[in-house]
Amino acid sequence: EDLPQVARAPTEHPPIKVLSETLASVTEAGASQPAAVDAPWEPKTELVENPQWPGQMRVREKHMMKVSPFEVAKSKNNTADGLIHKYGKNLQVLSDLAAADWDALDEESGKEVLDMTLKGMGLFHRRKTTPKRFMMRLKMPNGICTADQVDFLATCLDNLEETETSGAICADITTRMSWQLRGVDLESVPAIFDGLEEHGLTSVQSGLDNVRNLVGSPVAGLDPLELFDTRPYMRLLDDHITDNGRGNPKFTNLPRKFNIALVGTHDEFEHPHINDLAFKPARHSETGELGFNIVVGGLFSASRCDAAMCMDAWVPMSHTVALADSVLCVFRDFGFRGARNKTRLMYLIDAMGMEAFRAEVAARLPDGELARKGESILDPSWERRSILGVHAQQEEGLFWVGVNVPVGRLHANDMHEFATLAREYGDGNLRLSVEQNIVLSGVPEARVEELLAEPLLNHGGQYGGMTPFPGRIHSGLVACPGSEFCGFGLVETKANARAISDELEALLEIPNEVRMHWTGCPNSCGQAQVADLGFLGAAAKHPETKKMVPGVHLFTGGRIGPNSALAELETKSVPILGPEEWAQGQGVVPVVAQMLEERFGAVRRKTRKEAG
Ligand code: SRM
Repeated sequence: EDLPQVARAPTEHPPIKVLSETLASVTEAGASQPAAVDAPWEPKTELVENPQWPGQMRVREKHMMKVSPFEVAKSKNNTADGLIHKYGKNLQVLSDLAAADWDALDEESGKEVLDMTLKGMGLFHRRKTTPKRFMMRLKMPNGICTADQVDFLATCLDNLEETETSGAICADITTRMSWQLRGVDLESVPAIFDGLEEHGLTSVQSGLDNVRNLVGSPVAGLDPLELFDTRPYMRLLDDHITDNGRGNPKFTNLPRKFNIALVGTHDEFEHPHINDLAFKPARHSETGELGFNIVVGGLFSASRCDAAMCMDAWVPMSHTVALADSVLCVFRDFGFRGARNKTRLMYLIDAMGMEAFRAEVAARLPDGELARKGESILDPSWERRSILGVHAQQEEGLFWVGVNVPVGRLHANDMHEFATLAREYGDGNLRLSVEQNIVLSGVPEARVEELLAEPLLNHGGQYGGMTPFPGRIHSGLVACPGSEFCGFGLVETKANARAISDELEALLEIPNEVRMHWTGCPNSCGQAQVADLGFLGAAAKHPETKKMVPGVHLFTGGRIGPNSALAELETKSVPILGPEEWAQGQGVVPVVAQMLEERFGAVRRKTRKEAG
């Protein structure tokens, strides 16, 4: 009975309150301070019915920044009943598009649909890297999937044809604990959509201006030390936001993407500080009731990276969906729709001031009230645990096994094998983590050793390296897809991340885990700013030829968990180069090796020559 209730319909729009209270000064560990606003949020907030989106409001046009061409295209192609029904399940549109001459398509005849609108259904055309092939991004609330679902996704890959231009047919685990399938052609999409529905999966609202995959604890319901089982919240939130996976026009026209996390343990595995909205376990300051403090506005982007700010708000467990609904409606109706780099929630809060934003959110809650920040129950001195390896579950005699999947990349065969292991040894479920790894759950004690002896978990897999016991760098290694698949990618990331980590682990004895995150461009999908050592793709000069070569900006000092902090840029444009140059003291390996020795207690291993 503690579960959230569904919020009320958006059409009952309450009157706008103009507030001039001063900004909340309270902060939460890891949260940044709200920016000061010059003037209180005044009647420029006048709302009007949005003609393109019946039932939804927006700030009156003359008060808005210039509407971006992206918004114009969206309102043309992404109408409330359009996104989902016109381009999603309308198989005729898809097959017409599949049969069309894509080079001849213009904005009117379907180019925008191919390259933009279909993202709302989780279909991302990789025009630049693998033309005519799509990446398909799933919704996977809390990163939980069944063996049957994983088998189905792998079968989708089995059915795709690899050609010279298709790129690798493979899957990636994302930094928001979801799956992405690679190499999908439009002809295959109708059958994939049917299969998704049959298997209780959906790709709807996983891209474009939508709420992205909901992140909770990867060991929710398993971990004996958890504070909250995040699963039911994630499920209910996702059902509400996507209308049970069918697609929900109420939330498909946000001003920009939106990230939500709900924290389940002291470890804060979910990275709440980098989400637009995060729920953090806390007690009501007077009654002691359990619920959540709210932080808002966290974002990484090419033009701004900021930790989420304390909203000075607390909700009971039963109001989580209602709170998310209110925040989303305020963002949807007031959010800026001008220059795309200034449309995330943080910019709206900057302009409104936290108090006015908070009041608008409160006004949309079922009882119109929002309690002030409660007492956090997160332990600030908690040592963040690793979920990799073997761990006892809540239920006596059962264990979870966290497996490192190097940079989250899998072949269909690996997915089938993981599904088989989950069925044979565990409870038939697999969990994905934001570090792009897999957790097998519900393994009886008597079978743990046998599971650990399976070839897949002994550096197996099509791309090698799968293991529950990785080295000190591989255990925390994360990489975005980079230039192999992403049009924004300035450098190759996954292969570089692996090769460089292999080299560093071979060179150095490292006493503790050093978390390294690789991201191919400043959008920071690979979250360089949460890492101990972050690598952000950039052009760099070759030390000898002076020609421009792929390189990285190096970030240091990221902290996650209870006292989170964002990493800062330390060294610019270090060329990546290769093993021959590394051996001569050039490129990224010697630079990072020195950092590991000086700051992380690493010591050089003896070379074969030195060891005699
Ligand atoms: Fe991201 C855009 C991949 C997590 C910030 N991201 C993209 C696109 C869709 C660009 C494109 O169309 O090619 C990338 C698709 C590449 C591909 O082929 O896979 C892409 N983002 C990813 C994934 C797959 C990286 C990964 O290796 O896991 C992650 C998918 C998560 C998911 O399941 O939904 C992913 N992206 C993130 C994160 C990390 C996070 O959410 O914790 C961030 C930074 C946090 C944030 O959003 O505040 C992130 N992605 C961006 C941005 C910058 C957003 C902005 O406000 O400017 C873009 C660019 C954009 O949206 O215009 C972007």
